[in-house]
Amino acid sequence: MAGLDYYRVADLFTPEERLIQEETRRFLEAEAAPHIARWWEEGTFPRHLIPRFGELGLLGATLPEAYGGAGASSIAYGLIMYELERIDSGLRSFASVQSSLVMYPIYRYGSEEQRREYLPKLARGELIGCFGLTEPDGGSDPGSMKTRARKDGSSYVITGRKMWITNGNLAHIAVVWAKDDEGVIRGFIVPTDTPGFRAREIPHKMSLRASVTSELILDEVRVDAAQMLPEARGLGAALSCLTQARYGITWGAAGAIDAVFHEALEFARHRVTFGRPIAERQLVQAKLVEMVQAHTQALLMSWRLGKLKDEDKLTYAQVSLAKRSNVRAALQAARSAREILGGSGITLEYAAIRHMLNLETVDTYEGTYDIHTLIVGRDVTGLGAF
Ligand code: TGC
Ligand code: FAD
Repeated sequence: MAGLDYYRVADLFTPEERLIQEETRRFLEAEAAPHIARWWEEGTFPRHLIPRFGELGLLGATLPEAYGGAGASSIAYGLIMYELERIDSGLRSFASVQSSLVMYPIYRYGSEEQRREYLPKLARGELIGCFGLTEPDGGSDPGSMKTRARKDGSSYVITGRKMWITNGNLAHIAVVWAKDDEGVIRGFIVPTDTPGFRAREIPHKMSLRASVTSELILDEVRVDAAQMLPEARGLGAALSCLTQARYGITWGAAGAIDAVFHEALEFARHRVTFGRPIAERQLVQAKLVEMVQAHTQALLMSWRLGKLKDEDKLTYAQVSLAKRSNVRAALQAARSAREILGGSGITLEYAAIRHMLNLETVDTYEGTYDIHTLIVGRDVTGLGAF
């Protein structure tokens, strides 16, 4: 592992996993790192990179080759997320949504026709997807969703609103969750050019600026019943997709710590105050050591989750613990790095403040810090406190 790796966790990776990480890093260092601050400032997502993501196998890497994936391990998938978020959480969000929230539900809950129709194109980046679960009235409690899918002959007619949807204005298809006539939550693959479907980009974001976030408005959107994911019945299906994405986020957070640590270390070595580099000061060293500790803990947690995942022993509460812990640690690390940089740290010349602001979103989406506390709390006590 070419970055921060205090406990040599990379020794636990297979040669294939290391290769995937190296190739991803090489590509991102050449084609994303030099431009990311500008994209973030302009509030644009680098669409031109999407086909390159596809060529490099960064989308749906764990899926079987028959569907356009690479049959890669969960660790390899995690390392892709690590490298993307080492550059910017917005790049990781794009790939998380495409892989875990669009390709995974189609693979896991879709028909064979749906898999063959959509997955290879999604893997190549020819089709872009989004995932509409959250609604304007409160994302933490998706079971209370108001979006409805009314059966009408051989079609479903979907009406409702979805809020804060990553890739919303980029997407060709949206995986939309809605309650059917019996009140059961079902998933639908909705082509975004279907009449009645609108995406409205959310402006003025101060976080995740190099990512497209949208409101989806579905006004009597008619889709063929064949667009429903046949095996997805109930909230648990939608939540199982979140488990995949949250797992990747645990790795991404470690990547963000790696980035802000190196930047702060480099700055501290060269910044001289009172006649000595600030890296020689105990207070500054304490901050750097906290970052190394946070990164080491995050990486070990994510690695263990990856192994459990591939052994089919992973519980969603275990993922919640790491999502909660790693993302909050990354947010703290980015704040400390910003502090070490002094005044320079408030500009986009340095990555710390960009990561810090991005991580405010990451701490909130895919289940807030407090919601994950309550998920683990329920798991260990057997008592729900939501
Ligand atoms: P609850 O009774 O807890 O669960 C209903 C059924 O689902 C099962 N389940 C899960 N299964 C798999 N993975 C999970 N994470 C699961 N969580 C729950 C559960 O066992 C149950 O199964 P069954 O068979 O007994 O029916 O339902 P609840 O209504 O009490 O839900 C509570 C809560 C808080 C856990 C849940 O609603 C929740 O996770 N809320 C947070 C919502 C959230 O994370 N939204 C994210 C939206 S997507 C997003 O943010 C994308 S950001 C872009 C990016 O990823 O980069
Ligand atoms: P709320 O649920 O209204 O929560 C508000 C506050 O109340 C939080 O602090 C929360 O922790 C707290 N709270 C809520 N319930 C309890 C409780 N029982 N006890 C204690 N405290 C509680 N969603 C998607 O479906 N698809 C996407 O692609 C997607 N992308 C996103 C991208 C961005 C940039 C952002 C910001 C969000 C995205 N989301 C997406 C939505 C995200 O998942 C939600 O924002 C998140 O789940 C929280 O929902 P909410 O914002 O409605 O907050």
